Amino acid sequence: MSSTPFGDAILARSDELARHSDVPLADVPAGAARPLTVTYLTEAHRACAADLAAWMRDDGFDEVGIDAVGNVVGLLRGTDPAEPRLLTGSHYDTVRNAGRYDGRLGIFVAMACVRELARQGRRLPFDLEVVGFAEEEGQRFAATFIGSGALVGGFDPAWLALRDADGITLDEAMRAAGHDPAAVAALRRDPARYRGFIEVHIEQGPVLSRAGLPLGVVTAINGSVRFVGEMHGMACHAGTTPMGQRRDAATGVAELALYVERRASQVPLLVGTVGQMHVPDGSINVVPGRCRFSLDLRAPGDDLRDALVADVLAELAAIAGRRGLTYTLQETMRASAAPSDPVLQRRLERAVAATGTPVLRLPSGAGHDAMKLHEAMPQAMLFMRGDNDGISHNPLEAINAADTQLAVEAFLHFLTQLAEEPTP
Ligand code: HGY
Ligand code: MN
Ligand code: MN
Repeated sequence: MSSTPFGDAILARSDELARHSDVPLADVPAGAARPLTVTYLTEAHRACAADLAAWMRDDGFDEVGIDAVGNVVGLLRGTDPAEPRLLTGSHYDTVRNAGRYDGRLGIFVAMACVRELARQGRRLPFDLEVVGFAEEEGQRFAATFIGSGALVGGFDPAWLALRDADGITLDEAMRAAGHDPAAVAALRRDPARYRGFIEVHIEQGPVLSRAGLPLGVVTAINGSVRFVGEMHGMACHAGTTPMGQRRDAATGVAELALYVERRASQVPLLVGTVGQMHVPDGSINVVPGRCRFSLDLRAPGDDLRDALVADVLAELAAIAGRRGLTYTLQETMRASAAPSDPVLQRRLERAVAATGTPVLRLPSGAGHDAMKLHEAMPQAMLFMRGDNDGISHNPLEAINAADTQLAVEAFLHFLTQLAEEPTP
Protein backbone atom coordinates (compact mmCIF):
# COMPACT_ATOMS: atom_id res chain seq x y z
CA MET A 1 0.00 0.00 0.00
CA SER A 2 1.63 3.27 -1.14
CA SER A 3 2.25 5.95 1.47
CA THR A 4 1.72 8.61 -1.21
CA PRO A 5 -1.54 7.68 -2.94
CA PHE A 6 -2.48 11.30 -3.76
CA GLY A 7 1.00 11.95 -5.14
CA ASP A 8 1.07 8.77 -7.19
CA ALA A 9 -2.33 9.52 -8.74
CA ILE A 10 -1.34 13.09 -9.66
CA LEU A 11 1.93 12.00 -11.26
CA ALA A 12 0.00 9.40 -13.27
CA ARG A 13 -2.59 11.94 -14.44
CA SER A 14 0.18 14.39 -15.35
CA ASP A 15 1.75 11.72 -17.55
CA GLU A 16 -1.64 10.92 -19.07
CA LEU A 17 -2.36 14.56 -19.89
CA ALA A 18 1.12 14.97 -21.38
CA ARG A 19 0.07 12.51 -24.11
CA HIS A 20 -1.53 15.46 -25.87
CA SER A 21 0.83 17.83 -27.70
CA ASP A 22 0.63 20.21 -30.66
CA VAL A 23 3.83 18.61 -31.98
CA PRO A 24 2.82 15.92 -34.51
CA LEU A 25 4.26 12.49 -33.67
CA ALA A 26 5.48 12.32 -37.27
CA ASP A 27 7.74 15.32 -36.57
CA VAL A 28 9.50 13.59 -33.67
CA PRO A 29 12.79 11.95 -34.68
CA ALA A 30 13.09 8.26 -33.78
CA GLY A 31 14.19 7.82 -30.20
CA ALA A 32 13.60 11.48 -29.30
CA ALA A 33 11.06 12.62 -26.68
CA ARG A 34 7.97 14.32 -28.10
CA PRO A 35 8.01 17.95 -26.99
CA LEU A 36 5.03 18.92 -24.80
CA THR A 37 3.43 21.98 -26.35
CA VAL A 38 -0.28 22.66 -25.76
CA THR A 39 -1.37 26.07 -27.00
CA TYR A 40 -4.78 27.64 -26.88
CA LEU A 41 -7.65 25.76 -28.56
CA THR A 42 -5.52 23.45 -30.68
CA GLU A 43 -6.66 19.85 -31.07
CA ALA A 44 -4.29 18.79 -28.29
CA HIS A 45 -5.61 21.58 -26.07
CA ARG A 46 -9.20 20.46 -26.56
CA ALA A 47 -8.24 16.85 -25.86
CA CYS A 48 -6.76 18.02 -22.56
CA ALA A 49 -10.02 19.79 -21.70
CA ALA A 50 -11.99 16.62 -22.43
CA ASP A 51 -9.69 14.54 -20.19
CA LEU A 52 -9.92 17.03 -17.34
CA ALA A 53 -13.71 17.15 -17.55
CA ALA A 54 -13.95 13.35 -17.57
CA TRP A 55 -11.63 13.06 -14.58
CA MET A 56 -13.61 15.72 -12.70
CA ARG A 57 -16.80 13.74 -13.23
CA ASP A 58 -15.01 10.62 -12.00
CA ASP A 59 -13.71 12.47 -8.92
CA GLY A 60 -17.23 13.28 -7.71
CA PHE A 61 -17.85 16.90 -8.69
CA ASP A 62 -21.56 17.80 -8.72
CA GLU A 63 -21.27 19.91 -11.90
CA VAL A 64 -18.62 19.85 -14.64
CA GLY A 65 -18.49 21.95 -17.80
CA ILE A 66 -16.27 23.60 -20.39
CA ASP A 67 -17.03 27.31 -20.64
CA ALA A 68 -16.98 29.81 -23.52
CA VAL A 69 -13.20 30.33 -23.39
CA GLY A 70 -12.37 26.66 -22.81
CA ASN A 71 -11.97 26.72 -19.03
CA VAL A 72 -12.83 23.35 -17.48
CA VAL A 73 -14.99 24.16 -14.45
CA GLY A 74 -15.93 21.72 -11.69
CA LEU A 75 -18.23 22.50 -8.76
CA LEU A 76 -18.50 20.59 -5.51
CA ARG A 77 -21.56 22.01 -3.82
CA GLY A 78 -21.41 22.92 -0.13
CA THR A 79 -24.07 22.33 2.53
CA ASP A 80 -24.80 26.02 3.08
CA PRO A 81 -25.73 27.95 -0.09
CA ALA A 82 -25.31 31.22 1.81
CA GLU A 83 -21.60 30.56 2.36
CA PRO A 84 -19.29 32.37 -0.12
CA ARG A 85 -17.51 30.04 -2.51
CA LEU A 86 -13.84 29.16 -2.59
CA LEU A 87 -12.31 29.33 -6.06
CA THR A 88 -9.17 27.38 -6.91
CA GLY A 89 -7.32 26.02 -9.92
CA SER A 90 -4.57 26.81 -12.41
CA HIS A 91 -3.92 26.58 -16.16
CA TYR A 92 -3.58 23.58 -18.46
CA ASP A 93 -2.01 25.25 -21.49
CA THR A 94 1.79 25.15 -21.74
CA VAL A 95 4.75 26.99 -23.19
CA ARG A 96 6.57 25.33 -26.10
CA ASN A 97 8.60 22.24 -25.17
CA ALA A 98 7.26 22.53 -21.65
CA GLY A 99 7.36 20.56 -18.47
CA ARG A 100 4.24 18.64 -17.54
CA TYR A 101 3.47 20.15 -14.12
CA ASP A 102 3.39 23.94 -14.71
CA GLY A 103 -0.26 24.85 -14.09
CA ARG A 104 -1.57 21.30 -14.21
CA LEU A 105 -0.38 20.47 -10.69
CA GLY A 106 -2.73 23.10 -9.25
CA ILE A 107 -5.72 21.63 -11.05
CA PHE A 108 -4.88 18.07 -10.04
CA VAL A 109 -4.25 18.92 -6.36
CA ALA A 110 -7.70 20.51 -6.08
CA MET A 111 -9.30 17.57 -7.89
CA ALA A 112 -7.57 15.14 -5.54
CA CYS A 113 -9.09 17.00 -2.58
CA VAL A 114 -12.58 16.70 -4.08
CA ARG A 115 -12.00 13.00 -4.72
CA GLU A 116 -10.90 12.50 -1.11
CA LEU A 117 -13.85 14.46 0.29
CA ALA A 118 -16.18 12.33 -1.85
CA ARG A 119 -14.45 9.17 -0.65
CA GLN A 120 -14.98 10.27 2.95
CA GLY A 121 -18.58 11.24 2.18
CA ARG A 122 -17.76 14.73 3.49
CA ARG A 123 -19.27 17.98 2.33
CA LEU A 124 -17.79 21.42 2.97
CA PRO A 125 -20.18 24.18 4.11
CA PHE A 126 -19.14 26.29 1.06
CA ASP A 127 -19.08 25.50 -2.65
CA LEU A 128 -15.64 24.56 -3.94
CA GLU A 129 -15.17 25.71 -7.55
CA VAL A 130 -12.16 24.25 -9.35
CA VAL A 131 -11.08 25.75 -12.69
CA GLY A 132 -8.64 24.41 -15.25
CA PHE A 133 -7.84 27.71 -16.91
CA ALA A 134 -7.61 27.38 -20.68
CA GLU A 135 -4.90 29.90 -21.44
CA GLU A 136 -2.28 31.61 -19.27
CA GLU A 137 0.96 31.47 -21.21
CA GLY A 138 0.14 33.68 -24.19
CA GLN A 139 1.88 31.36 -26.67
CA ARG A 140 -0.47 31.07 -29.65
CA PHE A 141 -1.98 34.58 -29.57
CA ALA A 142 -0.42 37.77 -28.21
CA ALA A 143 -2.80 37.70 -25.25
CA THR A 144 -2.26 36.17 -21.82
CA PHE A 145 -4.57 35.06 -19.01
CA ILE A 146 -7.47 34.52 -21.44
CA GLY A 147 -8.88 31.85 -19.10
CA SER A 148 -8.63 33.56 -15.72
CA GLY A 149 -9.12 37.00 -17.31
CA ALA A 150 -12.61 35.96 -18.45
CA LEU A 151 -13.62 35.38 -14.82
CA VAL A 152 -12.73 38.94 -13.81
CA GLY A 153 -14.08 40.77 -16.85
CA GLY A 154 -10.61 41.00 -18.38
CA PHE A 155 -11.31 39.48 -21.78
CA ASP A 156 -10.47 42.22 -24.30
CA PRO A 157 -12.74 41.95 -27.40
CA ALA A 158 -9.85 43.41 -29.45
CA TRP A 159 -8.07 40.08 -28.86
CA LEU A 160 -10.55 38.43 -31.26
CA ALA A 161 -8.72 40.00 -34.21
CA LEU A 162 -5.30 38.72 -33.07
CA ARG A 163 -3.78 36.23 -35.47
CA ASP A 164 -1.59 33.21 -34.73
CA ALA A 165 1.50 32.23 -36.74
CA ASP A 166 -0.78 30.62 -39.37
CA GLY A 167 -2.95 33.72 -39.73
CA ILE A 168 -5.92 32.25 -37.84
CA THR A 169 -7.72 34.81 -35.71
CA LEU A 170 -8.67 34.18 -32.10
CA ASP A 171 -12.30 34.61 -33.15
CA GLU A 172 -11.94 31.86 -35.77
CA ALA A 173 -10.14 29.58 -33.32
CA MET A 174 -12.84 30.03 -30.69
CA ARG A 175 -15.66 29.36 -33.13
CA ALA A 176 -13.84 26.33 -34.58
CA ALA A 177 -13.69 24.98 -31.01
CA GLY A 178 -17.43 25.50 -30.65
CA HIS A 179 -17.15 28.61 -28.45
CA ASP A 180 -19.17 31.80 -28.90
CA PRO A 181 -17.09 34.94 -28.18
CA ALA A 182 -20.35 36.77 -27.35
CA ALA A 183 -20.81 34.41 -24.38
CA VAL A 184 -17.50 35.33 -22.73
CA ALA A 185 -18.71 38.43 -20.88
CA ALA A 186 -21.19 36.29 -18.92
CA LEU A 187 -18.31 34.29 -17.39
CA ARG A 188 -17.45 37.20 -15.12
CA ARG A 189 -17.75 36.09 -11.49
CA ASP A 190 -19.45 38.24 -8.83
CA PRO A 191 -16.66 38.78 -6.27
CA ALA A 192 -19.26 39.13 -3.50
CA ARG A 193 -20.02 35.43 -3.88
CA TYR A 194 -16.41 34.37 -3.25
CA ARG A 195 -14.19 34.21 -0.20
CA GLY A 196 -11.19 34.20 -2.49
CA PHE A 197 -8.91 32.27 -4.83
CA ILE A 198 -6.15 29.83 -3.93
CA GLU A 199 -3.64 28.56 -6.49
CA VAL A 200 -1.30 25.64 -5.95
CA HIS A 201 1.68 25.75 -8.32
CA ILE A 202 5.22 24.44 -8.69
CA GLU A 203 7.69 27.11 -7.59
CA GLN A 204 9.49 27.11 -10.95
CA GLY A 205 12.64 28.21 -9.14
CA PRO A 206 15.35 26.88 -6.80
CA VAL A 207 14.39 28.41 -3.42
CA LEU A 208 12.43 25.49 -1.90
CA SER A 209 14.81 22.96 -3.38
CA ARG A 210 17.85 24.69 -1.83
CA ALA A 211 15.99 25.12 1.47
CA GLY A 212 15.21 21.41 1.46
CA LEU A 213 11.50 22.13 1.85
CA PRO A 214 8.58 20.59 -0.06
CA LEU A 215 6.13 23.49 0.33
CA GLY A 216 6.21 27.29 0.55
CA VAL A 217 3.66 30.10 0.91
CA VAL A 218 3.78 32.98 -1.57
CA THR A 219 3.94 36.55 -0.20
CA ALA A 220 3.47 38.35 -3.52
CA ILE A 221 3.61 37.75 -7.26
CA ASN A 222 5.96 39.94 -9.29
CA GLY A 223 4.43 42.53 -11.59
CA SER A 224 5.36 42.19 -15.26
CA VAL A 225 5.16 43.84 -18.67
CA ARG A 226 5.72 42.10 -21.99
CA PHE A 227 6.37 43.49 -25.47
CA VAL A 228 6.86 42.10 -28.95
CA GLY A 229 8.73 44.21 -31.47
CA GLU A 230 10.62 44.34 -34.73
CA MET A 231 13.83 46.22 -35.50
CA HIS A 232 14.27 47.51 -39.04
CA GLY A 233 17.61 48.34 -40.74
CA MET A 234 18.81 47.57 -44.24
CA ALA A 235 19.44 44.12 -45.70
CA CYS A 236 22.65 44.22 -47.75
CA HIS A 237 25.53 42.12 -49.01
CA ALA A 238 27.54 40.56 -46.18
CA GLY A 239 30.68 40.53 -48.29
CA THR A 240 30.74 43.96 -49.82
CA THR A 241 29.19 46.22 -47.19
CA PRO A 242 31.86 47.81 -44.97
CA MET A 243 31.20 47.37 -41.21
CA GLY A 244 30.81 51.13 -40.71
CA GLN A 245 28.10 51.39 -43.35
CA ARG A 246 25.65 48.80 -42.06
CA ARG A 247 22.24 49.17 -40.45
CA ASP A 248 22.15 45.71 -38.94
CA ALA A 249 18.79 45.01 -37.24
CA ALA A 250 20.02 41.88 -35.43
CA THR A 251 23.04 43.49 -33.77
CA GLY A 252 20.73 46.30 -32.68
CA VAL A 253 18.50 43.77 -30.90
CA ALA A 254 21.56 42.01 -29.51
CA GLU A 255 22.78 45.30 -28.01
CA LEU A 256 19.32 45.79 -26.46
CA ALA A 257 19.40 42.28 -24.98
CA LEU A 258 22.75 42.96 -23.30
CA TYR A 259 21.38 46.23 -21.92
CA VAL A 260 18.29 44.47 -20.51
CA GLU A 261 20.57 41.93 -18.80
CA ARG A 262 22.80 44.68 -17.37
CA ARG A 263 19.94 46.94 -16.22
CA ALA A 264 17.89 44.15 -14.59
CA SER A 265 20.99 42.85 -12.80
CA GLN A 266 21.38 46.19 -11.02
CA VAL A 267 18.43 45.66 -8.62
CA PRO A 268 17.75 42.46 -6.60
CA LEU A 269 14.66 40.48 -7.71
CA LEU A 270 14.35 42.43 -10.99
CA VAL A 271 14.38 40.21 -14.07
CA GLY A 272 14.51 41.10 -17.76
CA THR A 273 14.51 38.67 -20.67
CA VAL A 274 14.68 38.84 -24.45
CA GLY A 275 13.16 35.40 -25.00
CA GLN A 276 12.66 35.70 -28.74
CA MET A 277 15.13 37.06 -31.32
CA HIS A 278 14.46 36.10 -34.93
CA VAL A 279 15.65 37.27 -38.34
CA PRO A 280 12.69 36.49 -40.67
CA ASP A 281 13.90 34.90 -43.96
CA GLY A 282 17.48 35.53 -42.93
CA SER A 283 20.41 34.37 -45.10
CA ILE A 284 23.91 33.53 -44.02
CA ASN A 285 25.41 36.08 -46.42
CA VAL A 286 22.95 38.94 -45.88
CA VAL A 287 23.23 41.62 -43.21
CA PRO A 288 19.89 41.37 -41.33
CA GLY A 289 17.46 44.09 -42.36
CA ARG A 290 14.77 42.93 -39.89
CA CYS A 291 14.86 41.29 -36.48
CA ARG A 292 11.83 40.37 -34.39
CA PHE A 293 12.22 40.32 -30.60
CA SER A 294 10.33 40.12 -27.33
CA LEU A 295 10.75 41.77 -23.92
CA ASP A 296 9.66 40.29 -20.57
CA LEU A 297 10.32 42.72 -17.68
CA ARG A 298 9.36 41.94 -14.05
CA ALA A 299 9.77 43.36 -10.56
CA PRO A 300 8.37 42.83 -7.02
CA GLY A 301 6.63 46.22 -7.19
CA ASP A 302 5.00 48.22 -9.96
CA ASP A 303 7.23 51.24 -9.34
CA LEU A 304 10.40 49.17 -9.82
CA ARG A 305 8.81 47.47 -12.82
CA ASP A 306 7.84 50.76 -14.48
CA ALA A 307 11.30 52.25 -13.91
CA LEU A 308 12.86 49.20 -15.57
CA VAL A 309 10.46 49.48 -18.52
CA ALA A 310 11.16 53.19 -18.94
CA ASP A 311 14.93 52.64 -18.98
CA VAL A 312 14.73 49.75 -21.45
CA LEU A 313 12.47 51.67 -23.86
CA ALA A 314 14.76 54.72 -23.63
CA GLU A 315 17.78 52.55 -24.46
CA LEU A 316 15.90 50.94 -27.35
CA ALA A 317 15.35 54.42 -28.83
CA ALA A 318 19.00 55.35 -28.22
CA ILE A 319 20.29 52.16 -29.88
CA ALA A 320 18.06 52.72 -32.89
CA GLY A 321 19.25 56.33 -33.11
CA ARG A 322 22.94 55.37 -32.90
CA ARG A 323 22.58 52.62 -35.48
CA GLY A 324 20.20 54.28 -37.93
CA LEU A 325 17.46 51.75 -37.19
CA THR A 326 13.71 52.05 -36.72
CA TYR A 327 11.43 49.74 -34.76
CA THR A 328 7.86 48.82 -33.94
CA LEU A 329 6.87 47.78 -30.44
CA GLN A 330 3.59 46.39 -29.07
CA GLU A 331 2.83 45.90 -25.39
CA THR A 332 1.17 42.48 -25.08
CA MET A 333 0.78 42.11 -21.34
CA ARG A 334 0.83 44.27 -18.23
CA ALA A 335 0.11 42.68 -14.83
CA SER A 336 0.47 44.46 -11.52
CA ALA A 337 2.40 42.97 -8.63
CA ALA A 338 -0.09 40.97 -6.54
CA PRO A 339 0.51 40.78 -2.77
CA SER A 340 -1.15 37.73 -1.14
CA ASP A 341 -4.24 38.32 1.00
CA PRO A 342 -2.89 38.23 4.57
CA VAL A 343 -5.80 36.18 5.99
CA LEU A 344 -5.61 33.53 3.26
CA GLN A 345 -1.83 33.53 3.43
CA ARG A 346 -1.91 32.89 7.17
CA ARG A 347 -4.41 30.09 6.70
CA LEU A 348 -2.11 28.49 4.10
CA GLU A 349 0.81 28.82 6.52
CA ARG A 350 -1.21 27.01 9.22
CA ALA A 351 -2.16 24.33 6.71
CA VAL A 352 1.48 23.79 5.73
CA ALA A 353 2.49 23.65 9.40
CA ALA A 354 -0.26 21.07 10.01
CA THR A 355 1.57 18.70 7.65
CA GLY A 356 4.64 18.99 9.88
CA THR A 357 6.48 21.08 7.30
CA PRO A 358 8.35 24.24 8.37
CA VAL A 359 6.74 27.32 6.79
CA LEU A 360 8.83 29.25 4.28
CA ARG A 361 7.44 32.45 2.77
CA LEU A 362 8.70 33.52 -0.65
CA PRO A 363 7.82 35.86 -3.54
CA SER A 364 6.83 34.51 -6.93
CA GLY A 365 9.05 35.56 -9.84
CA ALA A 366 6.67 33.75 -12.17
CA GLY A 367 3.29 35.11 -13.14
CA HIS A 368 0.18 33.11 -12.30
CA ASP A 369 -3.58 33.14 -12.77
CA ALA A 370 -3.78 34.28 -9.15
CA MET A 371 -2.52 37.71 -10.22
CA LYS A 372 -5.52 37.98 -12.52
CA LEU A 373 -8.02 36.86 -9.84
CA HIS A 374 -6.27 39.38 -7.56
CA GLU A 375 -8.06 42.07 -9.55
CA ALA A 376 -11.41 40.83 -8.19
CA MET A 377 -10.92 38.93 -4.96
CA PRO A 378 -8.47 38.00 -2.19
CA GLN A 379 -5.89 35.46 -3.35
CA ALA A 380 -2.97 33.45 -2.03
CA MET A 381 -0.69 30.75 -3.40
CA LEU A 382 0.83 27.51 -2.18
CA PHE A 383 4.13 26.62 -3.84
CA MET A 384 5.49 23.11 -4.19
CA ARG A 385 9.14 22.31 -4.69
CA GLY A 386 10.35 21.37 -8.14
CA ASP A 387 13.02 18.69 -8.48
CA ASN A 388 16.06 19.37 -10.70
CA ASP A 389 16.63 22.58 -8.72
CA GLY A 390 13.15 23.78 -9.67
CA ILE A 391 13.83 24.12 -13.39
CA SER A 392 10.65 24.91 -15.36
CA HIS A 393 9.46 25.85 -18.84
CA ASN A 394 11.72 22.94 -19.74
CA PRO A 395 11.09 19.18 -20.18
CA LEU A 396 13.45 18.66 -17.21
CA GLU A 397 10.69 20.07 -14.95
CA ALA A 398 10.04 17.38 -12.32
CA ILE A 399 8.17 16.77 -9.07
CA ASN A 400 7.96 13.76 -6.75
CA ALA A 401 5.10 11.81 -5.18
CA ALA A 402 6.06 12.61 -1.58
CA ASP A 403 5.98 16.40 -2.09
CA THR A 404 2.76 16.11 -4.08
CA GLN A 405 1.18 14.04 -1.31
CA LEU A 406 2.04 16.81 1.14
CA ALA A 407 0.59 19.46 -1.16
CA VAL A 408 -2.76 17.64 -1.23
CA GLU A 409 -2.69 17.07 2.54
CA ALA A 410 -1.93 20.76 3.09
CA PHE A 411 -4.81 21.79 0.85
CA LEU A 412 -7.15 19.41 2.69
CA HIS A 413 -6.01 21.00 5.98
CA PHE A 414 -6.73 24.42 4.45
CA LEU A 415 -10.24 23.38 3.41
CA THR A 416 -10.99 21.87 6.82
CA GLN A 417 -9.71 25.04 8.53
CA LEU A 418 -11.93 27.16 6.31
CA ALA A 419 -14.91 24.90 7.01
CA GLU A 420 -14.41 24.96 10.77
CA GLU A 421 -13.44 28.63 11.08
CA PRO A 422 -15.50 30.70 8.66
CA THR A 423 -13.73 33.87 7.60
CA PRO A 424 -14.04 36.43 10.41
O1 HGY B 1 5.71 33.57 -17.57
C1 HGY B 1 5.28 33.23 -16.47
O2 HGY B 1 5.69 33.75 -15.47
C2 HGY B 1 4.22 32.17 -16.36
O3 HGY B 1 4.81 30.92 -16.51
N1 HGY B 1 3.20 32.37 -17.35
MN1 MN C 1 4.40 28.87 -17.19
MN1 MN D 1 2.13 28.43 -14.63
